[in-house]
Amino acid sequence: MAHALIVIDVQKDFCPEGALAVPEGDAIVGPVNALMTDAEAVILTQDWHPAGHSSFASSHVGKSPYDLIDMPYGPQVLWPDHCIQGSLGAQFHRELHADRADLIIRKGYNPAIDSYSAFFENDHVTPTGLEGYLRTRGIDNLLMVGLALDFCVNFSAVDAAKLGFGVTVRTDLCRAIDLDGSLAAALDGMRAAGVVLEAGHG
Ligand code: VGL
Ligand code: ZN
Repeated sequence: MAHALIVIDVQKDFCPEGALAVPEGDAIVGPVNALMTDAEAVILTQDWHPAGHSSFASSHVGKSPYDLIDMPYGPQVLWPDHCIQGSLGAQFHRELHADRADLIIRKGYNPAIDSYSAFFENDHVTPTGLEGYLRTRGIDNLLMVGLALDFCVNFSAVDAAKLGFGVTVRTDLCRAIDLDGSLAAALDGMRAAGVVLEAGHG
């Protein structure tokens, strides 16, 4: 069945030594590249924030990374500065086969709203355009991998399932941040939304 491979945020800042390093984030790159050959479409997402973005702790007086604040659209975790537009850290991991991408979708560029999901900003209503792209290409099934499993992969997978796409997440080709139980909550939330979680074929 025709499917798109959606590779979420495999960027330097989410890999070891990056500004918002996800443990073992770089370990998935080789097998993710290998999956690209079987997909009808390869789509990469790229977290792409302006300097001073509202999701950065440094933009809020007296706040530290990983604090939680209330934004007009709901609760928001504050992060270290990461994936600033045009910076080295915003680049894809050097070994990711980014040239294979049909589409690169950038997100998080609105200074006032974070955007974990590849489909909607964190207000859950502002679309990124990815849904229209997939529908006009006739793609109904999505295979998702990438970083971080409990944030951007989770939000993307749940939104896609709500939109009616068939969604499989290869959990072995994701890595998590795991902040205060966020990984367990994300796995439960994805299952509840009808996302198929696959641990791979060994
Ligand atoms: C992400 C936190 C902040 C992610 C992006 O890619 O999961 N997490 N920005
Ligand atoms: Zn971000």
